[in-house]
Amino acid sequence: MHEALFAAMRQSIIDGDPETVISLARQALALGIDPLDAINRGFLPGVNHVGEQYGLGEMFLPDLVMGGEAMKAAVAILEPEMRRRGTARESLGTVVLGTVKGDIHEIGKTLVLTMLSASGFQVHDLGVDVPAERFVEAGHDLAADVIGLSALLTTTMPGQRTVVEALTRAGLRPRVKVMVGGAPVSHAWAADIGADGYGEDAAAAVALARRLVGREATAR
Ligand code: B12
Repeated sequence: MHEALFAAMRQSIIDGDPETVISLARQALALGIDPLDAINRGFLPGVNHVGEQYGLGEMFLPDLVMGGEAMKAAVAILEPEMRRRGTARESLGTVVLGTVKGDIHEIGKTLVLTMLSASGFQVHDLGVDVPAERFVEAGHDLAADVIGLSALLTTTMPGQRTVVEALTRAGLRPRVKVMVGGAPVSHAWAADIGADGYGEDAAAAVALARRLVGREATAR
């Protein structure tokens, strides 16, 4: 079902066409499609295609920028419905989230933020290009339960290790848990840098955060 719509979504990102993206996102909502499905089955394959083609030298930086902007437009339309569908009422805990220093990729982090908020976490967004000291400060001042670190570049992944080390030096570990994510990140990397877990997407980030605060979802 809805395969033609998902295919059009994919193409609208490849074309870097925010107007079509917005109209397709609104159509999905009008049809009652789960906004996360629209992202994962519609728009995200387009972003991945642009990323792959860029990696192969078949697309260029402007394509990457336009694809990124188009994806942001999709998330902006779908986000309110994602939040609305969140059912949790009581707070599950406090999460501080940011993209590490040197890295300005924000789309995945924003999705993780939206899903965590919708699931009942209080989430504080530190934004992108965040130095380790800011994570330490916020972790301390906000009494964070979990700090989430996003990195999309192989060159900025070591920034996640820097944050884990800075939190340890500040005496916040192991009380404050650390979860990591981003396209180049893996379970093995998380273990290597001493993080408490890795989440491959926004849904996995929620499951992981719940586990880290000892509030696993129970079967309904
Ligand atoms: C869009 C994009 C951009 C946009 C970003 C726009 C924005 N406002 O965010 C712009 C144009 C700015 C950009 C710039 C660059 N980019 Co870029 N970009 C991408 C692209 C195509 C998509 C990223 C994206 O948004 N994906 C969609 C989201 C939803 O997925 P995601 O980020 O992976 O997030 C999900 C999971 O990873 C996870 N997750 C993410 N964060 C977290 C955090 C936690 C705690 C958890 C648990 C989970 C989690 O959940 C998310 C939701 O499912 C990727 C290719 C790709 N497929 O990843 C290249 C890519 C990441 N970029 C790349 C490069 C090289 C660059 C530049 C260096 C290009 C240049 N020469 O300037 C610059 C770097 C700028 C900088 N200093 O950061 C390379 C990286 C290569 C590498 N191995 O390091 C990639 C892989 C493209 C490629 N194939 O070469 N980019």
